[in-house]
Amino acid sequence: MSGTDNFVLRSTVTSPFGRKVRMAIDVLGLGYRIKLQPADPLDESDTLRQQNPLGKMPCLVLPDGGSIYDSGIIIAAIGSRPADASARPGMSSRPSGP
Ligand SMILES: N[C@@H](CCC(=O)N[C@@H](CS)C(=O)NCC(=O)O)C(=O)O
Repeated sequence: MSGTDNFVLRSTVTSPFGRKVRMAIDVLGLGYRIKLQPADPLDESDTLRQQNPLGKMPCLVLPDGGSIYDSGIIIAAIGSRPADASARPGMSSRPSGP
C-alpha cells in the first residue's frame, strides 16, 4: 500500500461520535487523506452495514477495503501513527505482527 492511499470516514456532520473522530483527524492533520462520506444507519441499503456489522457510524474505511469502527478504536488507530502520510504505509485492517 502506498503512503498516499486515502481513507473514507462514514459519518454525518451531526453525529457526536463522528464529530469526535473528525476533531482527532483535524488535530492530527490527516484531513487531506480522509474523505467524509455521509452514512444513514437507518437505511438498510446503506453500505455502512457491510462496513460495520453493528450498522453504526462513525466507521473508517481503509484503502484495502477493511474497516475500523467505534470512535475510540478509530482514534486510537489513527493516533498511533505519525501524521506524515509517507510514514503511514502500514495502516491496514490486517494486523502486521505482535
Ligand atoms: N460506541 C460507538 C457509538 C456510535 C453510535 O452510537 N453512533 C450513532 C450515531 S451518533 C449511530 O450510528 N446510531 C445508529 C444506531 O444505533 O443504529 C462509537 O463510539 O462510535
